[in-house]
Amino acid sequence: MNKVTAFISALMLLGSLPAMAKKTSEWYRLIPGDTVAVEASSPVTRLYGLAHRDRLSRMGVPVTQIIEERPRFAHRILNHWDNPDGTVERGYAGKSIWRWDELPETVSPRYADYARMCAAVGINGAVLNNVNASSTILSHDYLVKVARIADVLRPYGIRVYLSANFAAPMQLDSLPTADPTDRNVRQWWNRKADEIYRLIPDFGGFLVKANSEGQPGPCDFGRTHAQGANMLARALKKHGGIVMWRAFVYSPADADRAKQAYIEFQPLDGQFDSNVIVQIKNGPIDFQPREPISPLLLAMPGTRTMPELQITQEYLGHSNHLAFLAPMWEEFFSQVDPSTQTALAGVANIGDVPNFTAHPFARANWYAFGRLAWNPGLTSGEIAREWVTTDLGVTDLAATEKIVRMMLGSREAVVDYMMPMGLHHIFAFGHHYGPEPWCDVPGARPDWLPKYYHRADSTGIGFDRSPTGSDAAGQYPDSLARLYSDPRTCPENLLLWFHHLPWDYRLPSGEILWDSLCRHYEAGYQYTLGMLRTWEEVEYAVPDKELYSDVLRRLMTQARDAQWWKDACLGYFSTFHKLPYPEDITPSVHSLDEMMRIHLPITNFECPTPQILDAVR
Ligand code: BDP
Repeated sequence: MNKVTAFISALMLLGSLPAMAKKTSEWYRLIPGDTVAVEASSPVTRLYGLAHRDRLSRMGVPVTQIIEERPRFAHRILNHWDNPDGTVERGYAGKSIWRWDELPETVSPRYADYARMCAAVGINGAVLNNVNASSTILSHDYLVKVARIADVLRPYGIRVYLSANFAAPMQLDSLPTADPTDRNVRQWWNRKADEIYRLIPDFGGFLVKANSEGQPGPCDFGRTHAQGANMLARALKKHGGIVMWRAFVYSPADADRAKQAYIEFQPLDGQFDSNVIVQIKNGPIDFQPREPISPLLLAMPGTRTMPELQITQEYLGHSNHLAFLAPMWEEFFSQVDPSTQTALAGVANIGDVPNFTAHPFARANWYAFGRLAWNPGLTSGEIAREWVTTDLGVTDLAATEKIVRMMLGSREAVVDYMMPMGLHHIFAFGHHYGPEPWCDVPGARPDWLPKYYHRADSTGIGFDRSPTGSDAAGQYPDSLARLYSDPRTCPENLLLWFHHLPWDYRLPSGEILWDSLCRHYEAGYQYTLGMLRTWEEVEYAVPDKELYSDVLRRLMTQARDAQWWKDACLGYFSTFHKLPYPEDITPSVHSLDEMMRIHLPITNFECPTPQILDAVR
């Protein structure tokens, strides 16, 4: 077991707490005095208050006046994409923490460690299984196992939820249909809900991925998403449960994938029951390093909605790359008023490796998710500073500031070396790690291939989503639609998301597009070298030496990858035009042919190229 982190150890002193009372409001107060007192609405919020007091004391911040806290979101939920066989979809930190084969007899002590980590940042819900849900989880044997986990998480205020497979009545009990208007189907779900609540009285509810990527759903039976969601919601209602119904769908109602979820869901606004929350990914496509906000989040005033963020770094370098995601989420919350949203979900980056997340800095993203779900008004800098002090255990002020600065720029660096200026989804097919802008997989869906998104050709690059193209911009409220529709007003960091522009298109800065693209790739790569230098500079202040070396190795891998991304993308794009590279760009190390043949190795800690080591030193 690696080090027990500071904020866990403080909570361990508390031992176990009585079961969470059903409460309508959550609050706690820190009251100044010789010892800071904690008043709270419940044992669980008292736990949050104690964590807050501990955080302040570790950071040397005195409590001079009453601090009162209430969460912004009632539901602050981790979504685990964990399968019953122990694998984790898009998980990069080992196997699932849930040991289904040992349960219910054996209860891993790590469940409580996990719960303490969550409670320390106010996370109060966990969906235990993958949205690509196996019906097995709803079988009686598995529900008994789920109940054991729920018993461990309950004292920490974490309610358990399950992803439900819409065809479970057919798969578990051979019903001829899963049509939500069928009486037997409705009864099946009612009985299933009763069974669940007998075992888990505070069960949170269901998360459902329906009619998406091969998952069954109400549309298979000619019914709408609202009909499907409401059937489940009615089964849960008398028990106090909710349904989180995902809007991640993209059946080809329009040729532009970015428009499809809106087209399918917006007309259903107002048709969902009050205990249904429509769960919408932050952007219209799929957790890309940068996306505009999903227009659906701004277009369902008659429906409860909740954003889904991705904590696991499916598209941001897995657990090899340091990418502090709070700035991405801060950017997101600057585009949507949190008070219009009911809850917040984050796809977890947690696995059974000793530190839970593999990359030590990936814990900062778990931490940041919880903190923002409690208070989306916090700045990334505040969150980073808290994390560096309380979890990384750095006390030296100068080193703390350097690490915080390094973290704050890290997400933008990933955008720069992977897909700047609004480019998106130019990943290698399947694993979403390395670059493959040239990728062609015969027979694959066009909208799973990079060329569909970057549209590079001799006339330019980018996806025309303006009114002359797919008009995805038109799905936004007027002021945003106008802004995005005109390349002269569209924010430069989304330019190629909304426009296809000539390689020599002149930007307001006077630079041409090609030069600017090159400089973004270069800046991203240089940032990774800078992170390596910073990390070496702060070595003296990092208490855990094993962790220090682990991060150093990962940073080298990241720099290697950044160089690979830069060479691959610029090398490929330069085949479409005859413009020279700007003089201030470092020469490429890999030839396009080499990269097209070899592919970026995905395994951890491949040896960095000697050029990386030369470049850092
Ligand atoms: C994509 C992932 C896929 C998920 C899907 C989803 O690549 O593994 O199943 O999202 O959110 O990002 O359902």
